[in-house]
Amino acid sequence: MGKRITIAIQRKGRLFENSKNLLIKSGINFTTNGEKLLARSSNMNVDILLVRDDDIPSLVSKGVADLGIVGQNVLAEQSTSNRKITAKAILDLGFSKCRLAFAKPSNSKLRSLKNKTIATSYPGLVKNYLRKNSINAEIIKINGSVELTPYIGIADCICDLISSGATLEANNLIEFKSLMNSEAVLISSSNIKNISDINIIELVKRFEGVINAAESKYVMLNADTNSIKQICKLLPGADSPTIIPLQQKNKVAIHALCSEPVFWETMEKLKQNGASSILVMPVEKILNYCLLYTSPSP
Ligand code: PRT
Ligand code: ZN
Repeated sequence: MGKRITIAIQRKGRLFENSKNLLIKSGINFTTNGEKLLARSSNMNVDILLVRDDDIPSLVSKGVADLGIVGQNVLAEQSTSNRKITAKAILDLGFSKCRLAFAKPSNSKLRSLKNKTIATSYPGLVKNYLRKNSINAEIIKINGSVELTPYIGIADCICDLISSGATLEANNLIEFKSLMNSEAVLISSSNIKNISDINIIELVKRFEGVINAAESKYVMLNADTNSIKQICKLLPGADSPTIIPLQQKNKVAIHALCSEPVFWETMEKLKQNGASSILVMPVEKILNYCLLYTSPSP
């Protein structure tokens, strides 16, 4: 039995549900009642630390946790202001997508950030942005309800996370510049190439398999032999489809693992090109992907 692996995830909030599902789909069984700080997996050598998302980069940087799941926004902000935050993102997880962007009241005449006051929970990232663009402006750090600050007269504009845009709309704000896109990432204290613990590597591969499977679909359809080429071209991200002859003459079944989303539009195009009985099925796990990881350095 190898050393126990510790993974830090958010205890409650926007990242919790997806983080928990990723671990469970990767074969780590555990239960949590929302109160416990530590959950021990019942079937693997894994402990799960349940904490505030803001604590995750530092727990991983210090080696208290081997891996963590956090938004790129939090990792990037903390890395700008604290040299002890050395954790690295090793895998994009595809959930909790949002962007950090500047927004102003819809009736504001603001044309540039020059000499303006910006309210934000991300002072480090905003400061870097201003410095890079040689803009002189004042930053006010606010921890919550940033969107109200222009109305109580303490800021000209804000820089905050946006996903659907509903919060901006409800507060009569409009976005005018995006600073960074963010999604949840898996973090580790070192680059993936420098991880030497084989059990951690195997676990990262499993996570990658689950993430890739989530986007992948298995497509099965029937077609005329003379439309095979056309149809294979339309299958998004399909590597090498399987072509199986059907009992009916000049008819084949085409099976393909598509690594990109299969939209209704794609299915309609397939139909227009002679495909019939089109089935699109979810894929649960994929083991052969491993785009990220090749082998550890000696
Ligand atoms: O208690 P703890 O410290 O753990 O949680 P938290 O309150 O700091 O974070 P939480 O759970 O709110 O968010 C965790 C992570 O989710 C963030 O760090 C982001 O990486 C990600 N995420 C994705 C978001 C959003 N989308 C998001 N929309 N985090 C916050 N928001 C907020 C935003 O600040 C604004 O108030 O939602 C509002 C805007 O949403 P829309 O949909 O109206 O545009
Ligand atoms: Zn937080």
